Amino acid sequence: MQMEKTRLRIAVQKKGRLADETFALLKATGLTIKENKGGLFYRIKNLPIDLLLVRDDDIPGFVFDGVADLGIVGANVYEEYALNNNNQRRAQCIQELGFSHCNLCLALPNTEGYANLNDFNNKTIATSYPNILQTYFKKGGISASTLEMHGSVEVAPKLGIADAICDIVSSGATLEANGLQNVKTIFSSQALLLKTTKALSTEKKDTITKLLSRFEGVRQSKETKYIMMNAPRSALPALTKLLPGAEAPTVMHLEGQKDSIAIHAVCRESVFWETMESLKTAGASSILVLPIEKMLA
Ligand code: PRT
Ligand code: ZN
Repeated sequence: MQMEKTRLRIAVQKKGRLADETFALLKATGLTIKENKGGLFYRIKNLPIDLLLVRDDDIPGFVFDGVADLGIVGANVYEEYALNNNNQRRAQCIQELGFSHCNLCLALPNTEGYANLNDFNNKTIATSYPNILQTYFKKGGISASTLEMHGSVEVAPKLGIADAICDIVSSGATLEANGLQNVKTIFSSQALLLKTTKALSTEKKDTITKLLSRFEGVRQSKETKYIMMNAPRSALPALTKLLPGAEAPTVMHLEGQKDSIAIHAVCRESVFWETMESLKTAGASSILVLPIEKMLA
């Protein structure tokens, strides 16, 4: 198969829990996606990029083999694939994307007591992640069997086919609905950006550089806020100290008010109500906190 030399190919989940946020991130990055209903590819109109729409389980392998140059997938799927292949087929992880956070947890029926990890010795645990689980048990010196299941893992103890489960937990509602208790988080996951280790053309490398800088801009603009307030000039040193993660603020004079100033600053950390209250106590008034839509450092 002749791979396109200039258009970057990114493997993304076609449908599922990762898909919505993946598309939201790509759109926030300024990509204009031309959807092709039922097709394998979506073409990006304003950058030389094609999206390859697949099941998430195929993404680590496709990126490793160079079928896709980049891929977006959960760390749980990436790790399980790499361990299942004795770490011989590990694509490069180049960025944590900060969405699809979840945990891989060991859970027991509520009726069971739990003291420590040794309770899992000689037990059978149903999971879709046998390699992550066995690697974890090996480190802890635990000897247990795994029952590999794909889907509805949480029903295994009720069916009497496993003593416990090891599954992805997000809100905990699924465990609760099935009479299970979360006793141990063994792996924390979020969406990752993978890159192939195969050689890439200069055009593709340039597109990746541009994309990474835009991802970083999206990440920063999510966390960063623009804050504005009025204050007596004498309060400036105290207010500057209170501004979370701000560079030197812009100070402007207020027409007709000799001793008052307006302060504007970009805060690279969340601005909480507590911070605003402290600013007010230190003399600020008319405090406004605004979101930043785009940032390019
Ligand atoms: O069809 P395809 O193979 O592409 O998708 P899939 O069905 O294998 O995966 P999908 O779409 O369900 O999940 C994709 C990825 O989203 C996972 O690999 C995780 O990285 C991430 N993710 C985030 C989750 C969850 N949250 C999640 N809650 N994946 C699964 N769940 C399931 C979990 O398995 C359990 O059944 O949700 C249930 C638990 O949720 P709570 O909220 O009740 O605790
Ligand atoms: Zn899957």
